[in-house]
Amino acid sequence: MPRPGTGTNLALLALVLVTFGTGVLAFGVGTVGPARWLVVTHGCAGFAVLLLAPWKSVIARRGLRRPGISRRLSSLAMVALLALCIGSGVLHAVGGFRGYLGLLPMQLHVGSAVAVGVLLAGHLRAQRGRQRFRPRRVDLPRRVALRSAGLATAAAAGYLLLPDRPRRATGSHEVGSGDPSAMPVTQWAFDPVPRLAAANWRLRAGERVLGLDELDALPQRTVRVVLDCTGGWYAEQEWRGVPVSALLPDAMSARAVEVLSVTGYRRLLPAGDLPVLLLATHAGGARLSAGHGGPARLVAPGRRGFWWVKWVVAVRPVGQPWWWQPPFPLR
Ligand SMILES: Nc1nc2c(c(=O)[nH]1)N[C@H]1C(S)=C(S)[C@@H](COP(=O)(O)O)O[C@H]1N2
Ligand SMILES: [Mo]
Repeated sequence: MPRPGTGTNLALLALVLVTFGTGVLAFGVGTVGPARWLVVTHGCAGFAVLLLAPWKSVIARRGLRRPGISRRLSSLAMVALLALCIGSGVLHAVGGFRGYLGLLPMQLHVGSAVAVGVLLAGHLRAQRGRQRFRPRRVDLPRRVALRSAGLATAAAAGYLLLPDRPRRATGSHEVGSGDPSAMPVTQWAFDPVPRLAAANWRLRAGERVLGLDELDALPQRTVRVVLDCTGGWYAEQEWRGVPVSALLPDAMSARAVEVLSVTGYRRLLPAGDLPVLLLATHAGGARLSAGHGGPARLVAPGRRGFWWVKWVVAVRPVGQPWWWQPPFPLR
């Protein structure tokens, strides 16, 4: 016989891994089709974790009777952080894009998720060897299948019954479409907003160096594209500027394009994106404000906000592949 509770533990572990995986992937995906599946799976798996709480609490009570103060404290911390994580996820979905005590629900969500992950790794290491899972061949798979189906149904029902607001498939709320000044100014993490004097600003495009007036004199393109921040908001604007392909005519044979900000923030984009990349100087017909990346920022259609490098000072073709960089910015 397996220890009582083993099924619940394994189901919980699997579900938590699914929420981690879909959460990370959902941050990476900017296109609506795949994003929808990731976000729905993420939400349902999160609900399923919640539904297993009564069963897990029976197991945990047993564990809390064993000696070990630090083990107990870390278990309680994990419960608190998990509650914070699920709660902030729900708050993001139902509360719209707004901060609480200076923090966005999504910041709490990601922060608590990372902390849960760290504690969970320690918890699993401590539990290793305590539990042996020996399924009885005949009845267990059927029981597991039935219970899993029941859990999945209940979780999906809970997710669908959320008083959800209209959101983009990525989970983001609309803020300031058609009105760039109403759009949030967002940094990935630690970048300050630099104030660049247009007269002194220079762009290094491959071997060339251009001032803003020279950039303005090049043929312009206007596109209507959605900026979708992983912080939980999106806005559609009319962006105007110079196609990056016109700035780097030789880049099609490169593997990637590096876009560098004056702050040091940078992304490598696949050369295949070149036809759609825009170095924008205007949004909604007006010059980009300092907060939104003026004098020039990248517009990367179909990609999440963290690719849209602001305060660009250099674009250049590079030989390394675009994935040869941290999956998310480090600053
Ligand atoms: N240099 C730099 N560019 C950046 C960021 C940053 O932190 N530094 N944040 C990115 C993120 S996460 C988003 S969502 C968008 C936000 O653009 P906005 O402030 O114009 O709304 O800028 C992107 N460009
Ligand atoms: Mo963002």
